[in-house]
Amino acid sequence: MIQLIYFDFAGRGEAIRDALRWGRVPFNDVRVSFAEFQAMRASGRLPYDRLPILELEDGTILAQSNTILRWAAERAGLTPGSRTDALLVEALLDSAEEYGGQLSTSIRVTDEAVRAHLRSDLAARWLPQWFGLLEQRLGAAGHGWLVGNALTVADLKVVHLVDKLVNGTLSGIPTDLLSPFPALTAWRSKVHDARRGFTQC
Ligand SMILES: N[C@@H](CCC(=O)N[C@@H](CS)C(=O)NCC(=O)O)C(=O)O
Repeated sequence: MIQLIYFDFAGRGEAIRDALRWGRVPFNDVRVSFAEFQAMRASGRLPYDRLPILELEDGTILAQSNTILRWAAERAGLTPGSRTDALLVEALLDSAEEYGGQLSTSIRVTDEAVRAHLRSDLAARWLPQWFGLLEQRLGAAGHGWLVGNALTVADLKVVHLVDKLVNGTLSGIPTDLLSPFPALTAWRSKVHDARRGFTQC
């Protein structure tokens, strides 16, 4: 059976778990501690020294969360039929890594003053910008999903990042940043409603 290896939190893993669950793709949901991750890294098992990884039935190890998510989408039947829509999904996955990468930088940094500066820049500039772009994307798509008229892995990837950004666990990031964005707020509930349909067994 395939193995998804990640930490025991949502992060870059939950959208992949969701896609596999949605498609009823059997997988081992392996959740490792930081010490286990370090041992894996030291052993050379991680192609890019980070998690998540997906170990396929033939032993191939896939890394990079978006690559794994594309694989999961294909296996789960979640890839849009239209090539244009598939590319719009790709762009959203890249965009989430781009904006999420700035969050990651603010988590990794050890200097508290630098972290505070990065967080205030995120809250004042980058997140309102990204949320505004997502609001526009929802308007263009027109059906309450980010792409087309059905759930895609773009919705799954983005919703977990948006949750992380506004759930009050990040110092310096207020929880009301979604307030100016009604379509995004409604979309968030819609994605979670859809998730409830396939994450509760
Ligand atoms: N671009 C990579 C980033 C992976 C990444 O940064 N993973 C984090 C967890 S979300 C990690 O492994 N952190 C442990 C560390 O770097 O020490 C991806 O999308 O998979």
